[in-house]
Amino acid sequence: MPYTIDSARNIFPSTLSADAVPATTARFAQLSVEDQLALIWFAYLEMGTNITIAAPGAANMQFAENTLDAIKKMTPREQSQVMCDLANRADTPISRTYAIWSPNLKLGFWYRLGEWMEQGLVAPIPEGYALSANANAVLKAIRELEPGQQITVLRNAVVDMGYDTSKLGSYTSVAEPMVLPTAPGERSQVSIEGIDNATVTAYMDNLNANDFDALIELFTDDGALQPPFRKPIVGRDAVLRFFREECQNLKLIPQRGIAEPAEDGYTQLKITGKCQTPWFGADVGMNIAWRFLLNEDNKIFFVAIDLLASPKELLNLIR
Ligand code: 45D
Repeated sequence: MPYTIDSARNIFPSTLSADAVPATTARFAQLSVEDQLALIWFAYLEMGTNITIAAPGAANMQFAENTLDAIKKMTPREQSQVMCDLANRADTPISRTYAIWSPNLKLGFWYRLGEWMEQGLVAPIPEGYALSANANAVLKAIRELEPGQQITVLRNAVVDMGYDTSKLGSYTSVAEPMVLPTAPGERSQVSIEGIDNATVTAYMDNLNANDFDALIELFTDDGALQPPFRKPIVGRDAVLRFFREECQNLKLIPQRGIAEPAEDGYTQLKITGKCQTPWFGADVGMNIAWRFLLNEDNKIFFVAIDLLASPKELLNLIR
């Protein structure tokens, strides 16, 4: 029986992903918006004592500048209202603008607001704001996560804000400008213990070089990519758009893997290793598994990226 995307999702079923992330995100979403904003502010401040977050470049933020300027000019009351509207997913012009931004634009927007809140230019979370008992419990749960899981919960909180795009009809998303691929002579090359597969190493090297045009050539026309905690993105056009909008300047550090024959001449491979985001660089290495299903021509029919439950999972290469 030939593979479908659905059946492909089940390769290497013993892979343990970080279920604590969606569980914590769901608990967070149940809180009042005031609690949500205060909690994320406290979590963000605490995280900042251990790890450094990189400021987004001005050029990357150009499509959010007008909105940021408008907020800066508002009264403190209006500023707090904007933040509550975003967290509430209310139908307002700013919530609609925000909704179609790429994750990095949303994160950069909040990064700027956070700076302005600290500088007193934007209404801060009231000093001495007392979290509800539930919110305190969620904050405690976040504290106990490993750093890669903590930043994923924060990212989820930011990505989920704004008006619901499923109510928008058709729209074009807005992302930061594209960077050029790394020049051929300056590219790094991964080496993966136990893996000698040209497609997999080219996947890692092209993604690390921001060479998305070469990267997408590795996929079948109907190929799919499943990011952590998301449904598969199916088809070359959609996957390429995802790469351009959400995958610039990532650093993939695969460490080891296993390859084995699957049905119909397909090959399944599981690779584990680290992934760094441009926001935190080497300060946060997320523990990642890539589960590839390649067809008989060594093209990618499916790849799932999982955020792993614990560092121990890096050694789990069994089926
Ligand atoms: O509400 O192979 C304030 C793929 C106040 C591609 C605030 C991948 C109140 C293929 C504090 C200001 C991408 C899938 C808010 C691999 C308030 C592939 C602000 C994996 C919100 C490997 C808060 C990539 C702020 C991965 C500014 C796993 C918070 C990437 C900022 C993961 C939080 C990236 C930030 C992650 C979080 C990035 C910057 C998890 C960034 C997280």
